[in-house]
Amino acid sequence: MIDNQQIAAALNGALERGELSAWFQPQFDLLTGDLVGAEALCRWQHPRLGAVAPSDFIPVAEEDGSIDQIGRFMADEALSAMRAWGIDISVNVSPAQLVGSDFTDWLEHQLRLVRGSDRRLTIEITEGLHLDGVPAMVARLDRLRAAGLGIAIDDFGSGQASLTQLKRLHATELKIDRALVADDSPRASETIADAVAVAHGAGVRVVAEGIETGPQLDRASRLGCDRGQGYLLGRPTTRTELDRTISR
Ligand code: G
Ligand code: MN
Repeated sequence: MIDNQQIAAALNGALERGELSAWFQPQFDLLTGDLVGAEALCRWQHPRLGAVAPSDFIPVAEEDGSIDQIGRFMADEALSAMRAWGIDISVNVSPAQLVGSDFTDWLEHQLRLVRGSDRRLTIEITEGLHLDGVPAMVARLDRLRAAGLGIAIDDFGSGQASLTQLKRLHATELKIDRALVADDSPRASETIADAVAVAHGAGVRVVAEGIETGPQLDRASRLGCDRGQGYLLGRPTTRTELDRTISR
């Protein structure tokens, strides 16, 4: 086992050494079956530690501040894929990146360099942000929304994300957590159906993530989810690999 101190030490300079890369997982329209988007996912391959999971190193990066550099790198990769592929691209953004205005100012500038109709980027926000105390953050997100950015509430159903957040952040997308997608109880179906109703009532798109089986796909589709993502439909792959799929 490696501890956070070892991770922090190894993470120092990882970006400069080229150890981090963006992988992409496809998203499909559940009505047409078309590939309509992709989520950029951060991968870290360390020469000695091997592959380190984002769930292990992102919290460390948030703690030591390197999330600013890593987050900007990932957003840059996402913007580049968006321009190359002309499909919707999502990228995960840590609440820590939204505390100051540096990241949002930079992102707004990057978006405005692209023609309006080509601005197909969505940021996924996970944590139960304490938004009550941070109206400035909501104002910054609103500026980005006005510049064409989409905002997704990630991991809905995992306990953190809520439908209240959906409204507060003026979100455009709701992502159903894979734990809820995998839960085949009637109660879980009801939770998903309710979330879809609220989301659609607000004009918000619903994406079911972590779809691993046919029955999970069928149910997500039947309950009204707009898009699907998961190992059954497509694993995260390198940009080169997904590029081949898209241009086929
Ligand atoms: O928190 P977020 O939803 O952004 O996490 C995405 C993570 O889930 C990625 O690390 C990705 O590799 C992983 N993932 C994507 N699809 C599946 C799936 O179908 N099953 C499982 N177990 N994990 C998945
Ligand atoms: Mn995500």
